[in-house]
Amino acid sequence: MNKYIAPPFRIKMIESIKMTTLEERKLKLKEAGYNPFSLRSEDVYIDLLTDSGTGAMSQNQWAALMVGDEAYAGSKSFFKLEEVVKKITGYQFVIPAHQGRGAEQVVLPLLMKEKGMYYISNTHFDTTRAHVEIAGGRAVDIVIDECFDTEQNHPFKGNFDLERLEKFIKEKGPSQIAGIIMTITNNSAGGQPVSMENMREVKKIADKYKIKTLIDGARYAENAYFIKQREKGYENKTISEIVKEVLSYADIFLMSAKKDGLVNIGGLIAIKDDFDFYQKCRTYIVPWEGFPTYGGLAGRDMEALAVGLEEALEETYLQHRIDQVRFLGEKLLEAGVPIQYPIGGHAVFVDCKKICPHIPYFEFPAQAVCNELYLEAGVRAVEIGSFLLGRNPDTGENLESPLEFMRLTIPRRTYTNEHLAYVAEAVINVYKRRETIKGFDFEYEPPVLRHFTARLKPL
Ligand code: PM9
Repeated sequence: MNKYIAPPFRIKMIESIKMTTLEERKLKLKEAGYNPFSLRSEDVYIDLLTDSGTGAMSQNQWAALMVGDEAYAGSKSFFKLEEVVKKITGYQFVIPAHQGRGAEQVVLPLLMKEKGMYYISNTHFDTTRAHVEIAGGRAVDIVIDECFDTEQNHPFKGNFDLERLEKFIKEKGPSQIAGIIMTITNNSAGGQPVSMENMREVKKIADKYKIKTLIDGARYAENAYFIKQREKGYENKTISEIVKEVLSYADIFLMSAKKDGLVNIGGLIAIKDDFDFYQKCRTYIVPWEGFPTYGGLAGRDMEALAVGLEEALEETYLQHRIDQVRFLGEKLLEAGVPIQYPIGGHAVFVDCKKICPHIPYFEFPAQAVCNELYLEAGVRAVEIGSFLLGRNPDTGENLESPLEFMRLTIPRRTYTNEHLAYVAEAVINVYKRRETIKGFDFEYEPPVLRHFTARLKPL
């Protein structure tokens, strides 16, 4: 068997990318307030900011766009999407949203009976945390300790710490818990999977205390692939069978379809069987996202999503996807660059706490490495660390993230391994001059989700 599978597709159309000079990049980064989110994509050579909506669609998806039905209400494209989602999830009710955070904005406040209630997740993604906090709730992460030791090998570093989960519920009282959110894969912890056994146990605990479980399924197909690869008893199951079992452990499925939906825009809310809750979501989707049969999407978007959801469950697609991320990760490991190990599903997470121990968390070591990588080679990565984590909503203090990551996020079906070899070389060059890298301070700090729009100044 080859070490890495070749792409299970041929490239039919290309988009040119352009290299800039170091002098140009220095200027662009300064103009962007030392925040790669504010760079223009045309000034980026290889864009590893996110795998969200940045992938390539298949010829079948492009063809599906043409049959989109743009009716305001009751579009046939909605019913096609609904049928596919019901088939994949086994759930009864489906509402589209324009993207993941649109789904979060509708669902998360509706499960909170009063302000101050808690959501518990293995790790909340930043928009999920923001929606909990905007609704007056508190977001608590209860992930296993192994996840914080980037060198420790564990097949499911995204897992909940079950003991601490139950202890927290007992301490606060079950009536104070709005819901338990299983984020699969666990993005902020390094694209790390959650095991079937762990989700089964979470569901048992939730049932014992009558708490709703939600799946944040942005990368649920990648998670299913890891279960097939790593969990005993699942090696001969299909990805679809694994997904069905995973979804049986939740009441609500929220999805940013810009990831494992293989589309450039889209999101989903699916509800297992709670009709009353579905009615509430149908009511509130209207002012936030749009009529319940389009939820902020055009008919053509729903058509592309219906096709993409099925393509993302194909095993060879997933094998190539995960292999490609591993290709980049292994190149870095060979050169001694510290990364979250095992390598995750959608990205390689470079451990910048280890690379820049001389930069304190409040000067954002991983952001500093991201900026250096852009200067080195025109590669855009993203910080997942203290810059992203923000401040304690009660005290206003800068929170210290246990991990300071530079995430090299691989868009789906977009770059070749040659691109990734180039990225690896650039990261290794930055690593070699790591002692010279300096931290940053705020020039402008927005009150929510600060990492998206903040401006920084070098120290
Ligand atoms: N994730 C990501 O790059 C896009 C925003 S940051 C550039 O990882 C999870 C697990 C996500 C996620 C987005 C969302 C929100 C929810 N859950 O971006 O609103 O990783 O579609 O989804 C990004 P939307």
